[in-house]
Amino acid sequence: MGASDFSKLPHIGESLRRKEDYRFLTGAGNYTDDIRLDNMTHAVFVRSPHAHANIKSINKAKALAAPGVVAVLDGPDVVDAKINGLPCGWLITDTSGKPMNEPPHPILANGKVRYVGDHVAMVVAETLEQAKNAAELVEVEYDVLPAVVDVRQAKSATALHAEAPNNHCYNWAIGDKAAVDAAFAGAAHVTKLDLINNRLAPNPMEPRAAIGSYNRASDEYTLYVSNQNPHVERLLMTAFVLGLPEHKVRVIAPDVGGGFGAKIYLYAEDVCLTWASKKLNRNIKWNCDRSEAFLSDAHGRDHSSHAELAIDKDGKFLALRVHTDANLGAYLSTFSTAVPTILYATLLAGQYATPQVYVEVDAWFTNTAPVDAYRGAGRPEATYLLERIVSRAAFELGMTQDAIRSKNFITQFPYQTPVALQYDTGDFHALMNHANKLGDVAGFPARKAASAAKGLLRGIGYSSYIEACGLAPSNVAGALGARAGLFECGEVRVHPTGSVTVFTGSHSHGQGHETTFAQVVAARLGIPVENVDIVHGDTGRVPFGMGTYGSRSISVGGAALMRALDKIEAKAKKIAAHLMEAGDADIEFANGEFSVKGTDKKIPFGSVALTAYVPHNYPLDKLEPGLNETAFYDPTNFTFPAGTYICEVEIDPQTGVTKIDKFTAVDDFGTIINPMIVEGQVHGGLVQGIGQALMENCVYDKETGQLLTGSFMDYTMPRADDFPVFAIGHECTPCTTNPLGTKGCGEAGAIGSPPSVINAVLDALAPLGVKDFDMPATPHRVWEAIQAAKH
Ligand code: MCN
Repeated sequence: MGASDFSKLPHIGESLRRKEDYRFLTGAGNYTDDIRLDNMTHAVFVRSPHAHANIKSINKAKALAAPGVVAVLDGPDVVDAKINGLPCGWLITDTSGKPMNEPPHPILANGKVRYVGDHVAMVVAETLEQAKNAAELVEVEYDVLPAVVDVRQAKSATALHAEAPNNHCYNWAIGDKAAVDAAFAGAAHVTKLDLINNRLAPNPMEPRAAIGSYNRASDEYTLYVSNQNPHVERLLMTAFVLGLPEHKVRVIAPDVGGGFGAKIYLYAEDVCLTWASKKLNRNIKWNCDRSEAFLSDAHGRDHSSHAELAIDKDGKFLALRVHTDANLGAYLSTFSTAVPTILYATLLAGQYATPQVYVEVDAWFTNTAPVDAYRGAGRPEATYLLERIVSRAAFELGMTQDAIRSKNFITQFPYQTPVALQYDTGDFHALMNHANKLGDVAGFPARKAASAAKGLLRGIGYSSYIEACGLAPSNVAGALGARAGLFECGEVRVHPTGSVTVFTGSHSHGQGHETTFAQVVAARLGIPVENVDIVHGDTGRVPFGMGTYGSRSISVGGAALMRALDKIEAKAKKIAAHLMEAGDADIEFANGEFSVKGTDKKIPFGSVALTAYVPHNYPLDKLEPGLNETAFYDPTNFTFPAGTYICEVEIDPQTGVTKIDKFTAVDDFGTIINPMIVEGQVHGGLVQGIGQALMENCVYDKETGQLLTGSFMDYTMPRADDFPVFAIGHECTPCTTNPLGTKGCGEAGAIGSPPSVINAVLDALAPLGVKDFDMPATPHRVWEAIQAAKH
């Protein structure tokens, strides 16, 4: 079935209420911490209080003698057990042609700690309280070394790893440097910009949690873990770290209370618990507390960039040149290396027909928590840089922010960018026009005057983002360094009574798959949505899948289901043909009924399902009984959601307090399955993106490497009352490379919003002479910028 026919099916485009919410709202959710196993013990991790230090000794005696303690495991135990370090899932090849520097990433520190929060030992005790008390008794002697936290100083700092001289991981580039340099030579105007993309802590509502469990009878392990991709977790852990047979390990990611990327990765704690569950023959639970999460969850962003945009005399972009220093933190987290390269630089053409783009990236190790994908992963960093420099160019040239964008929009599709991606569809003018109208931009001057009358500065900021979701075909990703496939699987199991259970490799941790995937299946089979249940998050039940990240689930996971449904339909048609004594080719299927072309003969889907399992009148010589199909789908291209966002801020120049007064977001997500869920996704993304722009910021002390923003007292999270009601609109150019016509929506809000906010702040502050500003726009920082401009 093609995307156009699919979009017309019943349930597609319906705002059905989320099926999963009943259990969440009635307290029946089953999160990792809700799981109670017999004989359970509790783990607490002893973490490094220093950003950089050699470990002189670890004395476990007092901890081992404490009440209830079952074991204290440390780095030397890991070495004895011959457990490998955590793998990095993406190999970046340096511009020199050599592989990136890839130092070991031990699960418990082996002689050295490299960030505050680094894992030194795991204490296991009968109760959580006993484990916490005993952890205090582990005596670690450290020889403290100088620390570096700022990516711009990494090069000249004390090396963290012997394998990475100068703390350098790789230098990587994309684009035609010579062509870019030539374009700059002929430019009428060059806009330059230095900017910082601030480091963020992901803070899902449910912190990480895991339980390691081992069954002696079957010699099987089970890891319950709050994770976004259980099969990938299992593969990495068994094949690369523990050396266990994959089929002897089951990973279950039950209900997960948000992840935002931070729960994609294989973490040291998960491996320690799995390993120790056999060693100690006990079930072991670990719950990350919030302070630990700040220290040890993979952080996001942390780029320092210089960008230059060459423009001709008519305001047309000629070339973009970018250099970025990316902070990878102390170790390579699972997909960290792909974030500032493949997921970042390839998006720097944006929505514009800039003929030449050249991007060079240096990635560095510092004494900070590892950095990896966080909602948007590389695409927010690209969008922030590009949309900031485009608005700055508009300010410099005296053009409006929408005029400079519209002048440079790509209008012909498919469009090959100079940085590898090929966009399949889009209509960027439609998005801009819609946003201008929905945001009542014509009324801005009047609103600005009204703000001024109250003594407030009003500014307007634009951002026209494009992003790449779903990820690339596996062979392309492999050629770019991915050490994994990027397909998805789906199994559609039709039961004898015609109800359906779907097994998907995608994982829902807030995105509503149990509803939208059911809509897709119900629409295709013409059955009620309540007759379809979705199972996910269990390697023991679901075929090998790649999980949820990169806003890929509906476009890749949904496409796998469509393939499985094609097979179901093809087989069911044969059964129906037999039952109605017609040729296979004469059978049509619509609205849950099989009919014989040109006759009034009909048979409902349920009867065919029953016949498949009670095959009394059945072509057993030609067909197997049963109606159960599995399919794998490897995407042929990314999907390219795009949008224009317009932000209006009001700033009090006396205090620096910045309020978002109006926010308009018009997106193109192709065909929309469930508008209410998509709107919720956009709202969540916007709040995270605006949170980055206005308040969120991880700050490490430059001297000691201590995380200064290690709790909600110092790291400000956005709240509902920080926002106006968002004006949300949609345009639709269906994606041409998946059978649903969908483009991902899960990250768009976080990608598009930060530059619109800062562009609005700069527009508001322009009359005061403020020309530049880095996120976050906290009152203090805005006030400081105003004061600095006065002098
Ligand atoms: N959808 C739709 N029509 C479309 C596109 C999507 O109805 N055209 C629906 C999908 O069926 C799905 C939801 O919208 O129910 C999101 O779909 P998609 O864009 O495919 O994104 P994923 O399901 O793959 O989710 C991943 C994405 C990412 S990468 C992050 S990070 C993120 C996000 O989703 N983390 C989240 N949204 C989150 N929402 C919550 N509540 N919690 C997180 O951790």
